[in-house]
Amino acid sequence: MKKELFALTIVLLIFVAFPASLFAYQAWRTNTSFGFAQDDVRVIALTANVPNNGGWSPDTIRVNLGERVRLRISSPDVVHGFEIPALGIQVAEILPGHVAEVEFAVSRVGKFPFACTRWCSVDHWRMRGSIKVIDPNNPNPLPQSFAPPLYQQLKIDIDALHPATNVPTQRPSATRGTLLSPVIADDLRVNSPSDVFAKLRTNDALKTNSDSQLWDAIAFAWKQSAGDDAIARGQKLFARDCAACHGESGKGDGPAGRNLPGLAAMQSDNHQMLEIKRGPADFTDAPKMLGASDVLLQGKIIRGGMGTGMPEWRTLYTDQNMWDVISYLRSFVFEYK
Ligand code: HEC
Ligand SMILES: [Cu+2]
Repeated sequence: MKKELFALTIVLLIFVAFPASLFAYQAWRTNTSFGFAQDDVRVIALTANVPNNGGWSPDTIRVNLGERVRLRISSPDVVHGFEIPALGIQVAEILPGHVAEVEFAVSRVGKFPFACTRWCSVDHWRMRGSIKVIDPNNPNPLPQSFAPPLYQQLKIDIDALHPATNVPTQRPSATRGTLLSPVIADDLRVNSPSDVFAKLRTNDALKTNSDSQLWDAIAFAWKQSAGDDAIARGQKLFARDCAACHGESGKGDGPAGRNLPGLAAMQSDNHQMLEIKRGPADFTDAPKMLGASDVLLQGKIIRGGMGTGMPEWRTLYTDQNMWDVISYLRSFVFEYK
């Protein structure tokens, strides 16, 4: 009888207590609810669902500074993409039924937004989350301070309507503009093309040039200051992030923009909300686009169009992404190839 009890104890030790202690050790070592250590890599399972089915799960990921992280991303529904722009991490495709893996080390404290990069559903752009990197030795660092965006520094009211005061009669062409290259001293970034035109028109040295020639010169100045590479990068971003609403050809006719509330402007004299137009902005609308400076457009893209359905991109876009996409937006009015 005693022998049997002894044998049973041994069996219990081998099959229950030993594995249990190993498991407890693992759990203690990684101190996390959803990960376990493997060659000092923290493995995190991330599920991608279309936004009205929950979006990213989890949508907030916490990791420690210096840790290696392996994300195992799976999608139960459709094809998604994944990007953490600030960390330069990308997974082009997460196919349904497959697990896509990406591994990286985090060497910076902060909160880094991530997003889906495929138009997985009408609400795709809502599919965002963030990864929080914490330094365990300094868990509450002072909040980072950011310079306010240019439109705030320059006190530009981005909600005011901004019609151009001058509009060309034919599409301005950067190619034709090379024939005439007046020095365009104005910073095209801060001034709208229409303001730049007005200044050129009062320049005595350009008296003999036609309006069309001046517009062509402005188109040329835009192409020169933006650069072909930036315009090409902007085109890719536009196709990925904006075309579903604003339309491939910029006309504001993308499928995901159909049921958006669109623009309502505050009428300043009686403070009434005035419905101007429904749906996403039409970038081929010359009076509207030529009346907007780059800084104004940047303000809209950074902040989003409060209540119109235009998402904010400040948290996802780097400065370069921002200027690249704005450069490309100009091509809907300026001919350049
Ligand atoms: C979910 C749909 C949607 C997506 C995606 C979207 N937009 Fe918009 N956008 C809108 C709506 C709606 C408006 C408001 C209509 C307006 O301002 O005339 C708008 C307005 C704008 C405006 C303001 C135009 C003006 O002159 O006032 C800019 C600039 C703009 N979007 C750029 C972008 C860029 C760049 C992207 C991609 C990075 C983008 N949008 C993605 C829906 C969208
Ligand atoms: Cu998506």
